[in-house]
Amino acid sequence: MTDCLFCKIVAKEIPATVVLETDRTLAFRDLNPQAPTHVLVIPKEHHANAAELAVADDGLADDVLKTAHEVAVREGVAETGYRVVFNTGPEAGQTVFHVHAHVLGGRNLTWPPG
Ligand code: DGP
Repeated sequence: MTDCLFCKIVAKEIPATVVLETDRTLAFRDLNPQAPTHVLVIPKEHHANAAELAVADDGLADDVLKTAHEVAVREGVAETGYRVVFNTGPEAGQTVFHVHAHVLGGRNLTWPPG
């Protein structure tokens, strides 16, 4: 997609601090981290949100979750606990409409989220 921020990160047109890349996914640090570990995991292929990714039904959602877990392992938060969040839609706080999993960890995360 030409006018998508995260597609531009995939295309290396916009820089990002990449922590893990697979054939179909990319994980990079959030520009505005909310926890010591705050990494975004995206499919390289454009889907607007988690609902669209789910109905694509081609294993890509699995790949995103596997990459999220691998990021947690590499960041050293898999044992203590981490959160995977898909903000889906404007009322949930989604601001970038290329699906992304926030992987958050490294501090005590409160519940419910704001
Ligand atoms: P959301 O609000 O769930 O759509 O999350 C979007 C996240 O994307 C937000 O936490 C900030 C992050 N973000 C926005 N622009 C950039 C960027 O250019 N680079 C990086 N690394 N992160 C960005």
